[in-house]
Amino acid sequence: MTNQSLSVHAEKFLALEDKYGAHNYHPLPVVLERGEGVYLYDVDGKQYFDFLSGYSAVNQGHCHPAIIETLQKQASKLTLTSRAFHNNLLGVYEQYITNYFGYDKVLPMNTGVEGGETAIKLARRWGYNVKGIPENEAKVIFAEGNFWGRTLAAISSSTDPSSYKGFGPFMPGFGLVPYNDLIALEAAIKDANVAAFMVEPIQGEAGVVIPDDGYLKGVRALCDKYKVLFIADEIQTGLARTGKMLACDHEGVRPDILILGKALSGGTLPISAVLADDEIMLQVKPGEHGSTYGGNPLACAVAMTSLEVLRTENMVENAAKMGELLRQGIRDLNSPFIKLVRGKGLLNAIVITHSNPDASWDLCLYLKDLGLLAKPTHGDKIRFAPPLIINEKQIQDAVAIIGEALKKLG
Ligand code: IF1
Repeated sequence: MTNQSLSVHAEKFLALEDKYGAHNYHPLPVVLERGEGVYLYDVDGKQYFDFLSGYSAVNQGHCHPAIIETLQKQASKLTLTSRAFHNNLLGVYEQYITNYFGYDKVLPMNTGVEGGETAIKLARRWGYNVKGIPENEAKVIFAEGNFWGRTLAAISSSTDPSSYKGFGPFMPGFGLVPYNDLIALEAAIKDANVAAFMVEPIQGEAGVVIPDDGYLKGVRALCDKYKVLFIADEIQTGLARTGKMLACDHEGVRPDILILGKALSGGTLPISAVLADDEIMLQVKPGEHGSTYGGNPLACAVAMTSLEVLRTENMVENAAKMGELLRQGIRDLNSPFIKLVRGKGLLNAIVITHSNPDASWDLCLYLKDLGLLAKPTHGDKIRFAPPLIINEKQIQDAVAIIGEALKKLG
């Protein structure tokens, strides 16, 4: 495929990826080389608003000065010891993050999907040791439309054929219920062998699907009633993205196991964390779980600064305010091609309606040409999730770009 809009210089990078890289992605034709705050710059120096934020890993903005300073300082001192030895940052970080979120303990991992795997292992172990589920009988329930990564376990719970098809056989002991359906959840978790229900407070990959008010409270109540662990996957929704520190905070519920990732490093390193209280976390004994890079001193230092700047720069409040402005601004465009604008804070999506089935891809190409980067998902949806440091003027400029791009669709 040739890309008319790309410079000869940029085309070279696409050709290299095409020839030497696996073809497991279909990116927008843009080659980026620099980022600063809400902006990205391509290899020809063109500036763009980043409305994807590395799938919400870059909540704090690209190359946040405080995060980069911590990264550079710690990188030149000590990066990795393995967990065979202690290091002088692990305990300090563990204290910091458990106080920050109000849990007894944390288990540090790297990618988000490892956080999910860890949460499920903890839940199974708790199921056997505490709930008394017979060995090898534990079940974990998920919501249809879930996305928590690409490992064999993660795709085993997926309802999206592009995730699981042709990769079987799959992990046993997983069950599914419709999202946002408490009656179905109750029917599923009545089963005494269910250890946990794992759910995203807002479904990201599914297209920013927000459950009814009261759903998360209902999940909490049902999990309490049937002694089932509530695992919240806040890898995408957490860390100020939705206008609260955690999306669960919108309903004031506390999950039994909280999974964080992505923005825990502000887009610099893969850092994930699983938080839980002692009754759950202490079921895992030395040698039973871990990771070479999990809890490395570089990650510990970077994660603390990444969490710190969310607070000191009021990113929760800004995400809430700017999200309102963004959604209102898009609604005020009154475009016949926007069926729906939805979201919380700065996790938003529009649903496109158009006679051309490629309209949302085309719209993203127009947006790119006009200086805004976003990516379509599931054909008709486009996610709008800029870094949380975006200001009012930048929201207005971005809305103007979106308006112009929509006109080109016509
Ligand atoms: C890709 C989407 C976002 C996640 C939740 C766990 C993970 C993710 C709620 C796993 C990862 C990603 C990965 C990325 C695309 C992406 C995504 F488009 F699929 F929906 F963010 F919106 N839980 N989400 O969203 O975290 O192991 O990747 O660190 O290219 O697969 P990971």
